[in-house]
Amino acid sequence: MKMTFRWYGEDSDPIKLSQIKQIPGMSGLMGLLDYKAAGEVWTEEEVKAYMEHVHAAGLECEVIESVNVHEDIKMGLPTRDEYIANYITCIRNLAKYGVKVIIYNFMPVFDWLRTDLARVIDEDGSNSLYFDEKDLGEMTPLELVRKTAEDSNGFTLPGWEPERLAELEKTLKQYENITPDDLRANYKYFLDAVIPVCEEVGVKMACHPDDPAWPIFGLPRIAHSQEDYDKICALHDSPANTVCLCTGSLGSNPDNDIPAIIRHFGEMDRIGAMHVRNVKFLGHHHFREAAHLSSTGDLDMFAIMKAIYDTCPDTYVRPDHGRMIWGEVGRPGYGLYDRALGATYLNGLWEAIDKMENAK
Ligand code: CS2
Ligand code: MN
Repeated sequence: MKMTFRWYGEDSDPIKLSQIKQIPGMSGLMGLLDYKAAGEVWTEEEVKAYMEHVHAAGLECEVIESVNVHEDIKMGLPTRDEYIANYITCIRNLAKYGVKVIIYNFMPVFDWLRTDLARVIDEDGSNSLYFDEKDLGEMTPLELVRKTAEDSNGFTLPGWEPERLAELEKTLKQYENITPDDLRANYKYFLDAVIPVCEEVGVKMACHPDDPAWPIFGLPRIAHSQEDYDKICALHDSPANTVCLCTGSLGSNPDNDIPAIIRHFGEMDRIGAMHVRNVKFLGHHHFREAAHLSSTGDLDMFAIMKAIYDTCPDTYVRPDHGRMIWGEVGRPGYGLYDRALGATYLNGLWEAIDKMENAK
């Protein structure tokens, strides 16, 4: 397991690389060029400069999160070929500088969705991301986008980049006639083009789940259960076509047995990366994010780490979102303190599992 940390770059992350380097056991980043819009080429010069900067801080960057997939590819428009060609150039340029895994998602329009970005947790006064479908019922997609932008402490949130949402209404309309099967067919077209390149250059594509793990605003969503991922793996059967198994995203639906899903895809060698975090269920389609510790949420983090240990021990792991604690102001979900605590806790579980296994 390689413990990693998501970082948004010198210009848009208040967290310093020197701080990340001081988190015990941190090998490197899940990094990105955050100024790139979906569909743009990441040039070799840009990737080289980025990697040199990260390496100078004593950190690795073998995982990129994310190279976003242009909406035209998801919708299967004629312009998709040009964007796929750009995507392939990104893959080749990243591979040259040591990237092994590219995380992305195939969610129409929105990436993750929440109805509150800073819900106060009564027990201790910290706050975290929160979702209640009842609140969503009263909001139009546009209102939710506005609210999310207003609540984000001035940061552009991943998946909520203004350029991506500029033509929101038009894009939503275009999806009205796209069924989940159509979306899967467009997805296959994309994978058939990029996966052979990944095989050639030694990169894995890792698909992040829908978050939350059910359809929203009537949009087709095809990555929120084990069955969905079985279909995705079958779209292009290759060890380079993998899952970014996000425990909190899939785990927002209590029907998803997370340790069992990790074992299933781990045994198939189809886990490219792990996002590990906890959720607290509050009702039907109603949850908030919790601290990583098992006892503070509803996921069994020991069982999760044990499933990783048993079936994909060499994968990349990052503490996904954390709460905002100790008065930290930052990008919702992406503070330094709670994610550092999460990494330390997950490393502790790993050490205990490893020592127990080796003592057998
Ligand atoms: C992330 C996702 O912050 C988050 O919720 O886990 O935004 C993730 O980076 C993307 O879906 C991957 O493309
Ligand atoms: Mn995630």
